[in-house]
Amino acid sequence: MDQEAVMARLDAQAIETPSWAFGNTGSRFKTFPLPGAARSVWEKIEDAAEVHRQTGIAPRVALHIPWDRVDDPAALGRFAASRGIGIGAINPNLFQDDDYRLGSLTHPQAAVRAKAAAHLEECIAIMKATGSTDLSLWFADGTNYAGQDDFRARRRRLRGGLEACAALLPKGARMLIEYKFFEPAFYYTDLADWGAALAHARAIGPQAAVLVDLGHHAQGVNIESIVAVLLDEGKLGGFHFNARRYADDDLIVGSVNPLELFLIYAELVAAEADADTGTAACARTVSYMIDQSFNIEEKIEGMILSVLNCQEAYAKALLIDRAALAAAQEAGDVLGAHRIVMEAFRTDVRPLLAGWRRRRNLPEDPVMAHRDGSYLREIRRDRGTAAAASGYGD
Ligand code: PSV
Ligand code: MN
Ligand code: MN
Repeated sequence: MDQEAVMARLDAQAIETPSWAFGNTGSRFKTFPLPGAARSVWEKIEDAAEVHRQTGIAPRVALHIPWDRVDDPAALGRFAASRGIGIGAINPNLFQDDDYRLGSLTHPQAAVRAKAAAHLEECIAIMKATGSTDLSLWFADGTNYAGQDDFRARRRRLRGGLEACAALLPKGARMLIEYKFFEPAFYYTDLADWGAALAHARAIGPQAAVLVDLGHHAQGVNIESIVAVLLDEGKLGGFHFNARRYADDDLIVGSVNPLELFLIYAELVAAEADADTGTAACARTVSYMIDQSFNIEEKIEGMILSVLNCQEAYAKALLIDRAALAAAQEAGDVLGAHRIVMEAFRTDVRPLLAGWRRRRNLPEDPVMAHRDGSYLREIRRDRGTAAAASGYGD
C-alpha cells in the first residue's frame, strides 16, 4: 500500500476510550489518588475529549452504568458533543449488587434474572437517548463448586435473557458479548471463551456479535487466530484493547506485547480486503474500544499512549506486502512469508505518523503536547485530589 493510501486508512481509524479509566482506580490492596483525576462522569467526558484533541482518533467515550451516574442521558450526550466527542458503548454492570451472588441472567431465581433484565433495559434507554449503538455485555456469572448449579440450565437462562435484551435494542444497534476464561468464579464461568460467546451470538442473529478483550485469555493463547475465526464467521463485534502479563492486568495497550497487537491488526487489515463480502463487511463494523484502568500512572497520558499504540500497530499492519505474502504462502516459503510480516512490524512508522498528524493540524507529539498543555495544569488546579474510593467507578 502506498503512503497516500495508508494516510487515507489512518484518517478513518477510531478508538473508543472507557470512562472508567479516568477516575481514581486501584487494586484490592490500595487506590492511590491522582491529582486532577476525574470525579464525575462529566469530568471523565472532558478527559476523553482531551485524548481526542491530542490524538485525533478517539472520538467516542464508553460509559459504565451505574459507575457513571447518568440522570439525564440526553443532556450528557449534548455535553459530550459540545466537547467534540460522542458517547460510545454502554456497559451495564451486572456484578456489583448483593443480589448477584449466584449470577445475574443465569441466576437460579427468576426475580434476580428479572432485576438484571430491568438493568439491561435501563441501559438500552440510555443508548437511545445518547445515540450509542453498542451494548457491551460482560457477565461475572459462574459457579465455585461442582454441583452448585446445572450448566445447561444456566446456559438456557442466559440465552433467554440475551434474546429478550436483543429484542429491545434500537434498530441498527448491537449487543457485543464479551467472554473471560476466569475470574470472579473459580470453578465454572458461564461465558468462558469465544466459542460460548459465538454460539449465543449466532443464535441471536445480526444484532449480536462477540467482543474480544485481550486480557481475557489464558497465557500464550493465539488471540490473532481467534480474531481470524470470528471475522470469518462474520461475528467479530469489537475489542477491549489492553495489555496483560499475569492476569487481567488492564495495562497500557501494546506495552507488554506489541507484536501481538500488530498481528491482530494484520488480521483485520486482511479481512477488510477479503473477497468474501461477509468477512469484509464484518471487519468494517468492528468497534475498537479500550478497557483499562490506571493504578499508579497518569491516566490521560496513559490513555493517549494506548491510542497511539493502536495507531502505530494499524499503520504497520497496513504496510504488509499482501501480494508478496500470498505468493510466499502459496509457494510454501515458510521463512519468506514470516520475513514479509516481520518487515512490516519492524518498520519505523513514527515519521509517517508525525506527517499524518501535521496534515491534520494535530500535535506531532501528543504526549508532550498534553504534558505541556494548559488542560493538565487546569484540572490539577481545579479538581484537586479527590478522595479515592475503594472500587472502580465511585
Ligand atoms: C471484565 O474484566 C471487564 O473486562 C469487562 O469489560 C468490564 O465491563 C470491564 O472489565 C470493567 O470491569
Ligand atoms: Mn473488558
Ligand atoms: Mn477485563
